[in-house]
Amino acid sequence: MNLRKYFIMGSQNCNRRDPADILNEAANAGITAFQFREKGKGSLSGQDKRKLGYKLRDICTRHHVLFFVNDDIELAEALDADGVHVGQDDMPLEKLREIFPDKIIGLSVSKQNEADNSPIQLADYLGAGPVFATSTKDDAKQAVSPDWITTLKRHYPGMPIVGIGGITDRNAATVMNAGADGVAVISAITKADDIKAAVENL
Ligand code: TZP
Ligand code: MG
Repeated sequence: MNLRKYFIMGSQNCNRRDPADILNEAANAGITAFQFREKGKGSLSGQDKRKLGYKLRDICTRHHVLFFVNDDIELAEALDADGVHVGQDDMPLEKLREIFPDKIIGLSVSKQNEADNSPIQLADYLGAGPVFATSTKDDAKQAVSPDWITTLKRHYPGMPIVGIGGITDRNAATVMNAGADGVAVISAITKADDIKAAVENL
């Protein structure tokens, strides 16, 4: 499971560019994982969401990029996703693991009490953040700094951890040096003038 360069995106992040074009460029440039996160202001739903999901899933299959779906259990099933990513307010991990014994399950944890109250051992990796301030997610929690990754890694030594939130090619190294197994980014790729360079610089 290679989560080193983990790209997250939905059409709402693409500023009128075709999401499939952006994902294609990112996949060609070497992302290792992708999460379809169609969520928030301007996002698609229903059939439109599903159609885009199929397209993006197919790009990942062709490029051997791990494909995750954010939160949407039915869609993850329909697209035969490699995994699902859930937050603290989504379906409980116990239930999710029952539904998907073989899929990769990612869980967001942004502070200690969330970690304490989660059945961490049922997850396959943790998303830790927001590491830095981000304007991509309206309801993002308080930035936690790379120290949070170091703390999580100390508590759960074998658990892969991906940093998320405000990560760019300029600060990604500090996230990795704090103990992360990968960096998850939205705007560092969707807003890049040169996606190939952005992915390579990460
Ligand atoms: N979860 C925590 S921060 C965040 C999500 C989905 C947004 C990350 O976006 P960016 O543009 O990489 O800061
Ligand atoms: Mg969620």
